[in-house]
Amino acid sequence: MKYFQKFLEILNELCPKRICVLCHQNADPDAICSAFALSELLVKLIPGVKIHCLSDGLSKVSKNVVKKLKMTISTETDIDDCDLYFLVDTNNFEQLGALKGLVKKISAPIIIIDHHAWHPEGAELSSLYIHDDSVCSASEIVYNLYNNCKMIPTPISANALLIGLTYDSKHFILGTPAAFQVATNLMQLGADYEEVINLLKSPMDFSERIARLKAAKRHNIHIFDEWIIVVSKINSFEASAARSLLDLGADIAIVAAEKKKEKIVRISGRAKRGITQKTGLHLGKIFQQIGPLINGEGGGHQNAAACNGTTNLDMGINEILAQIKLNLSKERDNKQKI
Ligand SMILES: [Mn+2]
Repeated sequence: MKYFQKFLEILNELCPKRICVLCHQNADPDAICSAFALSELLVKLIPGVKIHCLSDGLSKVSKNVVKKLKMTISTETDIDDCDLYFLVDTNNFEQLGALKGLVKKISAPIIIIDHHAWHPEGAELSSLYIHDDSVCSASEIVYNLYNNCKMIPTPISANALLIGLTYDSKHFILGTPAAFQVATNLMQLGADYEEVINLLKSPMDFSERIARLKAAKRHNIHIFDEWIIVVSKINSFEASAARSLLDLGADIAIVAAEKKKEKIVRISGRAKRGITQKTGLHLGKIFQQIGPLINGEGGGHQNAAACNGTTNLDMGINEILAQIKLNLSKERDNKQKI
């Protein structure tokens, strides 16, 4: 583990007195928890060091996590006199939000700890880029740092790391053998999985639940071969409503929201993996084409896409539906030829 030796070398050379640990904006539980456990590790390694954890905002569920960990998120912005900076769960300055400007000014070394796709800016701007995209979470990288330093996380850090890992692995739906192994080790160190699950449950807002129920009440069903495509219209929370329609049984859900006064038109699409894998359908490509039709822009991934515009909502919905059907029929024709 070369990066680990470099990590210790930097700490030994600098003997830092003040360290700043930065998370991406609207920090999620993986960012917050890896920052927390990293801070405890640094205090063990450098007695007397002062650590500031900082982020431009916290996600809703992160606020509960911060409370649980009794973690202090620094609100001061005079972070320019630290001896060393860490970026966790983040690999570029853009994701720091309002803190971007502050960090650009500093001359002290930066260490990045991240599990997202490798980013050239991360490599360019840091003294050390601890990168591993084979793991589910930044929390696992921090756990590995503990191991390499022959340090044992406190029960509260073990709990924090399990929170980060559970959140980023989508409650282990994306769990790798290594993730399960790390989770087992963390539980042996005092992490409580039941407590973690309860903490990460964030109750849905009243208005979001109403939007989902309305979308279910108003939907139209289109059946194409064995596929079920559902279309609905509501006022807001269209992405959440589209996801909920997949849970109800649709293969594809298209949910539109319109605010006539504000001239806002939004369409969200979600597809199950089964249909996109079997047919090659790509919602992002379809929504990209529809963007200009509603006087806006669109795009996204194969299974999740959206477009935002100002007008022609019904035309947009119909065209999305037509494009989906066209793609599915092409796929059917191809199969018949074979
Ligand atoms: Mn993460």
